[in-house]
Amino acid sequence: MPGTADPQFRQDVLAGLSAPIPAVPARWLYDLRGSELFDEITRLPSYYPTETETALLKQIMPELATAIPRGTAVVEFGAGSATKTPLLLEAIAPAAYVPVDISGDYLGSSADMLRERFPDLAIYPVAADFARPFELPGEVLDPPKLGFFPGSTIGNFVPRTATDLLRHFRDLLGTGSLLLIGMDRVKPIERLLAAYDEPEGVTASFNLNLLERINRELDGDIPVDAFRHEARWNDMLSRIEMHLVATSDVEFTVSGKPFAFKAGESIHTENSHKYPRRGARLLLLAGGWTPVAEWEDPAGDFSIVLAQA
Ligand code: AVJ
Repeated sequence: MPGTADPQFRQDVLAGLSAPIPAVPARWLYDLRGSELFDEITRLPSYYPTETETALLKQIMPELATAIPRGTAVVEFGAGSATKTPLLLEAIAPAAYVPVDISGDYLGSSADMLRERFPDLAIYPVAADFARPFELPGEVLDPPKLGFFPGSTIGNFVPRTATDLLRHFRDLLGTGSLLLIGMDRVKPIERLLAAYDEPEGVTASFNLNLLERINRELDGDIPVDAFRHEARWNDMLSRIEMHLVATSDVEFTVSGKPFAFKAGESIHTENSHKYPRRGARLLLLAGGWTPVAEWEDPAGDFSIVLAQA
């Protein structure tokens, strides 16, 4: 709806589309429709990360349960996954659970679901952008604390921002805290590309939904049909990039501002960084976290690292 849009969204889109390398920050892919489509992506056979990480989490829970002190408060960055979060809560029986998510609605419904499943657990949802400064509820200020950051969400951030984020988590949780983080691994390019551009076309819809959202919320007239989804492997930067490539010369307006794209020019919409084993450890160290344990699936497709502040 025009006029009700997030001013930050408008600013990011208008600035991003006029930049020398047109790009829109990935967080804007995740409106309600985008989150539904992402959910669908996680169930695709070619999208290995969700299934691999979930199976790995299941397998390591007994070990985690002994590594994590009694009375720990779990702070999850993101509202929590319906499958991964219960696994952790079940295994370590924390003193409290604090999901932090930018979407208050999503947060509320996932907290309700968890309250039903864990009636004795104290849940303190925080509606905030976890990448920006925020405060923990007074009830969970005392240690010990465990940060939970699954799903390879860290991969969305370029290394400089990723280290800033890890340092911010460290400041928030405090010295001596633990962090359990999922990180996707480098693997053959064919498998990486297949995970981000599959025959079902769900990832394409997920990417193109950004243009629909811009049209809807920012009063745009982008001809969505004139763009196609593309997944690229950037080897120098060790990441999958998602782009929306113009298939013909196009002109359109967003919030009254004119834009022109030549056929073949693209809008960069998301990064998904992949880390080799040592690269993952180095990123954590640079962010102020010392790895203390590390697990991977037998194929080495995905890593879960436990680190200490
Ligand atoms: C939610 C950022 C972890 O990078 O794999 C999946 C997002 N984008 N397919 C990822 C995504 C296209 C996902 N993360």
